[in-house]
Amino acid sequence: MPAPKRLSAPEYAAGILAGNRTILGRAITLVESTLPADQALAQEVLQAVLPHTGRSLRVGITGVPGVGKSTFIEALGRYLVETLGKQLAVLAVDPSSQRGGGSILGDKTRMPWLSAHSAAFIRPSPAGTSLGGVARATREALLLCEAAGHDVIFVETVGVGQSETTVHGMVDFFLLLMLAGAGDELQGLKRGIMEMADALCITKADQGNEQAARRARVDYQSALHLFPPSPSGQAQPVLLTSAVSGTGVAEVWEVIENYAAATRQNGYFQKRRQQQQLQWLHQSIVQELEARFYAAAAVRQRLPDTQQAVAAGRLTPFAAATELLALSADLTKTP
Ligand SMILES: Nc1nc2c(ncn2[C@@H]2O[C@H](COP(=O)(O)OP(=O)(O)OP(=O)(O)O)[C@@H](O)[C@H]2O)c(=O)[nH]1
Ligand SMILES: [Mg+2]
Repeated sequence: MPAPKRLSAPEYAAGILAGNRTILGRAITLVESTLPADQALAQEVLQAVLPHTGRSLRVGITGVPGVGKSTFIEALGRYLVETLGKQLAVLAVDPSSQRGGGSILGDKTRMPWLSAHSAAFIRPSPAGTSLGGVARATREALLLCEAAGHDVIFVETVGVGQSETTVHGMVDFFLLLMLAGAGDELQGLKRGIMEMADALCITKADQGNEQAARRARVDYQSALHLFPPSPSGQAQPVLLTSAVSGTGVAEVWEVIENYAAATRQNGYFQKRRQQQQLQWLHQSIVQELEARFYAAAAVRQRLPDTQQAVAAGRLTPFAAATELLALSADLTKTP
């Protein structure tokens, strides 16, 4: 098959705004690309669609492997599309994923209904080893999906490492899925993640597991009382769900919608998005400076020797950094 013709920025924008899924998919590929020409075009496309972004409800979903994220997204997503008539996009942040490898969402078999439905757009995590790069691409993909008319966006991430914090920084509502009776250590739970969550959801409350789930709810409810109140001014509810029987799935959505309404009312919704924008600005600056620094010819030439000197203890890391930075004084140029 010949490669599709390269579109211009206005052609991309028009296709996205018309809800053309093929063009949306290609535009996301563009924002994921590391080629300078693609990146320049991607920025033009984003700028063109920017006035049409921001209207969705952005929901982050995290939890340890096997907690039931994909199955839950299938159940809640189906409810949103089928019962509420929503247009849903599902994105993922998984910095360890390689294209074609075992990325989350890679197996769409856990979301057969959504995968087959035209009102749902599912996109696996961009490949990449740097969380910063994956985060940027996902944030931009999210904007493109909004411009294409998706009114709910899920961003899924595995609850290990730093990726939850990253996803928390791009959504309006952050949902933490938990297993009953697995023990916090087993779930790799860090206090900070529970504190970040706008709601906790105990999964698999079915098939004889209901009582354990209810007990876990009581435990987590009392654990949450130990945290300072959330800056949103909203309580952090603990919910019980079964993606298999459908129990509690509609209630989760009710909680999310009530949260959105209440925080729009008290101004926190808008404030959180503004803070996220500023955070994104500063992260972009830091990432870009870093990329330019390491790409500078003088730095690349000198770096091996400097590293040796630091490793051998002949030079302090700070002195070495200052020296290298002096070599790369002009960071205003794109590498
Ligand atoms: N009984 C029961 N089993 C469930 C439920 N939801 C998911 N499961 C099962 O739990 C296992 C893991 O579910 P997934 O949805 O793949 O979990 P995940 O969190 O997406 O896992 P990763 O993608 O590996 O991070 C599967 O065998 C599911 O069938 C549920 O509500 N009830
Ligand atoms: Mg999954």
